[in-house]
Amino acid sequence: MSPSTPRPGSHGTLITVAPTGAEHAKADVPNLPVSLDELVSTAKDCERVGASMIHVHIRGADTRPTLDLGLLKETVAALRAETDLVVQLSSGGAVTDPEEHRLRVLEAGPDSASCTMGTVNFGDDVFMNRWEFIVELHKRMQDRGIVPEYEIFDLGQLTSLQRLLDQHGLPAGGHVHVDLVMGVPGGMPGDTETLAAALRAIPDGATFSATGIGRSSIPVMFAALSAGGHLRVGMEDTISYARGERVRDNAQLVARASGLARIAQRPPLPADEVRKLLGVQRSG
Ligand code: KMH
Ligand code: ZN
Repeated sequence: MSPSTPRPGSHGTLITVAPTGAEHAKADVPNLPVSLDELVSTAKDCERVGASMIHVHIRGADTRPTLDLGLLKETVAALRAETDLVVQLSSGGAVTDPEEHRLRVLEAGPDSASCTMGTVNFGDDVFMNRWEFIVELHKRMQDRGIVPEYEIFDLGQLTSLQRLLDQHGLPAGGHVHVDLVMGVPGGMPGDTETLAAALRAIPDGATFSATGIGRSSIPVMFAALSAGGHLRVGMEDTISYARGERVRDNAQLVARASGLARIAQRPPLPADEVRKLLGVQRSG
């Protein structure tokens, strides 16, 4: 795509909230939403201030990450009943989750699911995504009509995405959407130069969101907005709002992203427009 061609949907901004993640412990971050009630309440608050999609990791009664299928189904149903958000389940889970559990997430029937395009060092851990696993995830999502969000932690993963599409075809919904997850220790840095490099490797016609982990959150947000991209924010990715100031709640992060999107003359997109953009079938 030439730099002057507007990306689809770039008159507005898709804001995804990633409220929980699998990495922070509730004991360390007491305001992290971990129960279903906390998650739904956060989702409603975030929707009110401009989010149109939610990227969901769930926790068990012990507050630790789980991929329990019953709880995933209950979570999808509750979010659909209480919000109009596009519901995206994480198939990444925690670094310790086995592949068969990560594939089983799709059986909860979300609108969308993440699909990470390669293995990456992840802090002191390794986030494992073998090629065969990626292909299986992509095919099962095609079969089930679940729209993937291709999570990109490093630039070479965009080459793998092109290979996946060339060998196995377009995803469910027919549209390619990627999320650049920048600033993970072990992955690509979260800065403008790297975002510009990533854009050169994004498949033609694709849309992208970006999120910067920790202190790269704000530079990545500005860089993505200036490049016609969309935004992901949330406590999965950052628990600090400003230097020395902890995040109050997810809605605080979404409200800031919405404000910046409005200043950029690309206001938050409503969920029905996001469904059309991404090819999500379920009507709001
Ligand atoms: N929790 C990380 C190991 C995803 O949700 O798909 C993986 C992750 C990516 O958060
Ligand atoms: Zn995630």
